[in-house]
Amino acid sequence: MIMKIHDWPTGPYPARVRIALAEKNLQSRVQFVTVNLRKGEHKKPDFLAKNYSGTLPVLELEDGTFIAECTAITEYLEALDGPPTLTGRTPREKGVIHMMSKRAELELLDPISVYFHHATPGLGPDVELYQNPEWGFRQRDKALRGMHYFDAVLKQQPFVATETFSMADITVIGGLIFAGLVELPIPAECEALQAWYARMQERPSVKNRLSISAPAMAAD
Ligand SMILES: N[C@@H](CCC(=O)N[C@@H](CS)C(=O)NCC(=O)O)C(=O)O
Repeated sequence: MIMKIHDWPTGPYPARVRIALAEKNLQSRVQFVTVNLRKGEHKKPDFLAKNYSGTLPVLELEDGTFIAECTAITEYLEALDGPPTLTGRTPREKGVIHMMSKRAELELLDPISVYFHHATPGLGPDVELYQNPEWGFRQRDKALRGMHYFDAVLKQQPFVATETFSMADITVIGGLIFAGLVELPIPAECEALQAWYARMQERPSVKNRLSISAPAMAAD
């Protein structure tokens, strides 16, 4: 069964799904369709019909179902087959992983996204129709506080949620990929976060995320 993933290869949110796919070894079961964010293709009616929120990535199943939101897509991939490796095996693991992944969105990844769209040129004037730089800079500061929070967590344990790699690690990785794109470095004092990120970047799923599948097809 071949699924499609509508994405923008270098995007931080699409990276979350690319990493999950590689961790689950499902790369050969998807084709990528590139949606050009800089041209605003994700805000056009054709794409909004697939995802009302106008964001990437979106998973398209063979029966025509569209699943948006990285967490939902990861849950789908996890349930597809093979043992659960990303979203937890026990009720406790599932609860903690979900909480920490959501926390990584709320405190790190999403604030950096708001900073990017509001306080930098973002996707360019044709796409960024409303910008509020003050809100953007506040969100940048929130993300920096989030980095300190995850640094404190990683001083205590090897991974973000549990004793093993999980979806929560992937979400923090997405946040730090975005931080790199907007040139928001991890503060020097956040040594545990830096060391963890260096380890994460050595994982094949993270290192090879841009070349995990057949070349992107033209959008259809
Ligand atoms: N909550 C969504 C956020 C997805 C998201 O913001 N994706 C970025 C791509 S890196 C996007 O589509 N940005 C375009 C925009 O917001 O205009 C998810 O988890 O999938």
